[in-house]
Order: sequence, then structure tokens, then C-alpha cells
Amino acid sequence: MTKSFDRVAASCRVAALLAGFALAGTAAYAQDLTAQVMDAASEPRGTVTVSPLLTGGSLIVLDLTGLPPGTHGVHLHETGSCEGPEFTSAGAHIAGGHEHGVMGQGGAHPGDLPNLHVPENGALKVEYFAPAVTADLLMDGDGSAIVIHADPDDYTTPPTGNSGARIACGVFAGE
Ligand SMILES: [Cu+2]
Repeated sequence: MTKSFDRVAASCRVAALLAGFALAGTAAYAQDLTAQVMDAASEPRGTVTVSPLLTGGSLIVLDLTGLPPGTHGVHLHETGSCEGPEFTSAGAHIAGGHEHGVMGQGGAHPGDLPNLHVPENGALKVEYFAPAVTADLLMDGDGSAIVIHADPDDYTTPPTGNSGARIACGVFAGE
């Protein structure tokens, strides 16, 4: 009687230990990634934080200042490099084998994000869920970057939604 009780307790302990390992592994991978955003003149323009969620997807918080008023496309790009003033070093969008645009054929890229509507004072804080953005996508060998464009993303036209020049960029840090 006592013996089988002990065995149950022991197996519970093993299960708890395994659960602990699994949680620790996931938690280590799901830390926040923060990008310090710079414009083409290397002036700081705020931060973007991506929090990969244990339930899937990510929470993205953009806290930006000094941007030109108006509507701007913003995406997660595939390379963790922001060499101004053109920021082409950030590469293309994180595509995940998809085409561009939530309204495009075969879309969307996991890195496609909603447009930013920047008010007259140039400052904007916004947060939203990005269901297709995972730590695996962001933290591959060459990292990733957030890129803000001069024009709105039309959510359709490959490869960038006609969003124009890259006006600000930030590399995600954290491993
Ligand atoms: Cu882009």
C-alpha cells in the first residue's frame, strides 16, 4: 500500500521535473526582443519590442518619436542589420514562404505588419498581436530588424506593398 503510494509520488515528481525543464526551455526562448530604432541620419526614433508568447504568436509594442506625420508601412525584415541611410542591409521581409500582403495572393508574410498612422507631433505608441511572428523566425542565424517605410503598405503589391524608401530601422537584440 505504502509502496505503490510512494511510486505514484515518485512518478509525479518526475513529471513535475520534466514539466519544469520544458517550461524553462520555452521561457528562455520566449524573452522579449527589443530594437532601438534609428532614422537615416542615425537619430534615435524610439523602440520596438517583440514578446514571443507561450500561447503562440507575438505581442509587438512600437513606441516611436520624431517620425514624419502620415501613414507608413512597417515590417519585420529578415536580416539583423541597419546600415543607413538606405537600410537595404536589413534584406527583404521575413517571408516564411508566403507572398506579400494580407490582401495579396498567397499572402501574407509573417513580417507584414499593420500600417502606422503617425500624428502631427510625430510620436506614436501602439501595440498589437502578430499571430505568425515567432521567436524562431526572429532569432535565426542572422537575426532580424524592424523597418519603417516612407509610404503606406497597400497590403497587396509584392514584394513590399509599394511602401517606398526605408526611413527608419532597428535591429532586434536578445538571444
Ligand atoms: Cu519593409
